Amino acid sequence: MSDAAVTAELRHWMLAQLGAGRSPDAILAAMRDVGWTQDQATAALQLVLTPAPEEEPRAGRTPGPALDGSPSSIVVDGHRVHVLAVMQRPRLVVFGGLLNDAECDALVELARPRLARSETVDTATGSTEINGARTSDGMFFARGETPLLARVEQRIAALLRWPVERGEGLQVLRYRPGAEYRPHHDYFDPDRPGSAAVLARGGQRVATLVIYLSSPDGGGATSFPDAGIEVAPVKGNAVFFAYEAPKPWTRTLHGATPVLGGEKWVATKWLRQRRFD
Ligand code: PD2
Ligand code: ZN
Repeated sequence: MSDAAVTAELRHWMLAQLGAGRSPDAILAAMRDVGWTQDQATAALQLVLTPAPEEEPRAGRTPGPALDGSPSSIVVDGHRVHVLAVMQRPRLVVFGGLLNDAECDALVELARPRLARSETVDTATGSTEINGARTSDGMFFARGETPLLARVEQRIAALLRWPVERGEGLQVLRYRPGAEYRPHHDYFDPDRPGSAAVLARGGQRVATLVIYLSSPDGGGATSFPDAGIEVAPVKGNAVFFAYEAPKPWTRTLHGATPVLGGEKWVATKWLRQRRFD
């Protein structure tokens, strides 16, 4: 299929559907309903999801582990991290044993007394707000706040080949039974007026690492509706995903499914384009 076969109107409709959290399968089904064949619809959707030249990856490298030769583990600072799964679009890697049990427990106990109901950045204004789509409690550590945090940050920087200074401080979230985080993108929408203030400090977010600090008794997966994958929360494991541009075609829409039993704790590290001070 050529680019010309996808009208601007169709492209706009597909991106709006993806942006609203509709899955590619649902979009293909809607197209079949109005007469497209499965093959035609799939080809058209693939064209729209392929970055246009002006949206190609930013100048400079993007963060990510060294995966040449498909290693089953990577040793960083003397610590062996397992590579459990790798996906191309989104660029996603599931790690095993990034933190040991004692490190997870210590982060939880450091965070616990500082938890508050989670807020999100309102990109209309640039300020933070309580958000019903996110029912967890959370807090932020400053970078290098304790020797443990400095060690964990150093391990992440070595694993993802991205300088510590280009990372936000770790955020810790606690989800109790019923708590969830509805699907969202972690990048800041550059078209929203409030984003300018957020982007001035360190530039755009380019990748996310969610580290599981506990294994809940049920639920609490990190789900990627556009990619059709769910990552189970297992203590010490982590899911990494990168976005080459702040666009839905990166297929990095993701959320946390409701916790069904026990508590889910995570530490999230967001990586920025530039130094984040
Ligand atoms: O806790 C998670 O699984 C999760 C899911 C989606 C965390 C985040 N987003 C985040 O911290 O941005
Ligand atoms: Zn997120």
